Amino acid sequence: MPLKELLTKKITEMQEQVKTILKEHGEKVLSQATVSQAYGGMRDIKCMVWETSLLDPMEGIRFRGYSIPEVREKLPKAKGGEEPLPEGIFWLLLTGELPSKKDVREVTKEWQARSEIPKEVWKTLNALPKNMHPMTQFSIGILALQPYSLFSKKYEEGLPKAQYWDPTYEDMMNLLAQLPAIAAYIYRRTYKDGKRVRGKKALDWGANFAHMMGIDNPEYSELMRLYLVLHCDHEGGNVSAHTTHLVGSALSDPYYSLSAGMDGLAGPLHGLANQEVLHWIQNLMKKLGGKLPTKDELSKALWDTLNSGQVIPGYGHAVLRKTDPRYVAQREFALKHMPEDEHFKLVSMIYEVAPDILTKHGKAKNPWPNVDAHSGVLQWYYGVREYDFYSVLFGVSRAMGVLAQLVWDRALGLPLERPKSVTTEWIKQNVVNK
Ligand code: CMX
Repeated sequence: MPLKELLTKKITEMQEQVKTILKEHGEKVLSQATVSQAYGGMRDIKCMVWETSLLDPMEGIRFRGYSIPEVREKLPKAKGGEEPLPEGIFWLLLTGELPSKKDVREVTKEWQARSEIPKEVWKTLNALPKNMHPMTQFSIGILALQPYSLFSKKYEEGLPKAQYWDPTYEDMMNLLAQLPAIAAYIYRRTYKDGKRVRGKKALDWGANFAHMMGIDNPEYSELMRLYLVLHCDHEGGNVSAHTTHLVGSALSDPYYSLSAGMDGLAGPLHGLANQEVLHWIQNLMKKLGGKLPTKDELSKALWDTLNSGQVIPGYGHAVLRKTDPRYVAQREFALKHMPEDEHFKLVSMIYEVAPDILTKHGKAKNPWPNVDAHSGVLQWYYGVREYDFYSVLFGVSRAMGVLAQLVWDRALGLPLERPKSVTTEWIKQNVVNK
């Protein structure tokens, strides 16, 4: 069944289910918020719905019920490839069903057909300083596409609420078709010869993205596919997901919503951590004259970072309490393709040493590595050494999850988000003095 037809069927079923749940169980309690949670970043308060994935603190992410090893095994692969195609994870996130090979081919074709980018968007990008951070350029690139939003146009024409999801879907498909070319051009204009590399119709989404960046290496295409699958979604409370959802709840169109989400991804505690990891590793190797550290030297460097009040990038997580399975998947890729790489060896050493040190340090609730602890060294190995760019790669992938959910937000008619805030004075009067 074609994607949009399948989605329409799923939406009708889910609308019924949600209506019944709300009618019969709407008053039941999911979670209560404590004073610590109000001051503490709202950790663990269950107060929003996110259909595309769910994060278990011990096991890690499941996309529509499938773990990372399962999606790596079950999703269709490129011809001759072993890693799952991002088109497949997108289909799964959006519909909840595993796609066939034919299904993913259709998604590739549809994204190819929608991939032409208006001239004005290139002009906007060309007007930006080349030394502007790639994430800033990326967010502006998304906003430059906003005038072409079908949702905004239809909304202005008076589209009824029940149909909001339809132009949101169209905007999502256009955005996903166009983001790789925007991102690749940012890469080329910031670090290379500034010439755009045209996409190739025969290539899948991930391989074409790599090609447009100027890298035609089948092994890197495999990494790109894996990377785009692993970073696509991490339930709803993380900053990029929640921001996209929150901004979208004002009925801001998918372009505004995604651009805002990307601004959140650009923070060092979120998506920027992948570049910080590489920065940290390189600094250490530079200090040691390009050599790998001994375990003692590594321990000292980690303690120095902690004692100077900085975080160890790539370690810890707001929800996870075990090694991130996205880290494990990238480690498996490295063991297969680049076991002798020096940076990879250092990342592996940090994995042996840092958890114990973070535990002794006694602050981080999770001493284990997250996705960002590994991704940079893989990019570096294949020649993408401009680490300011890594969060843009993360962003292209994350767009799949947050936009798929935005379609569901509209399909389920989720309203404007407006949690209640209180002041410290209110807490004193209503909690402390009671
Ligand atoms: N190194 C040193 N200290 C750390 C730490 C780390 N890797 N992780 C957490 N801590 C500290 C926190 O800074 C906090 O200290 P204060 O009490 O002084 O503020 C304390 O431990 C408790 O924090 P927590 O509850 O364990 O972690 P949070 O939920 O507040 O934050 C995260 C989670 C990811 C921001 C944090 O672990 C961190 O800063 N890690 C390093 C940056 C990073 O890797 N970010 C990427 C996350 C994945 C992603 O979103 O892309």
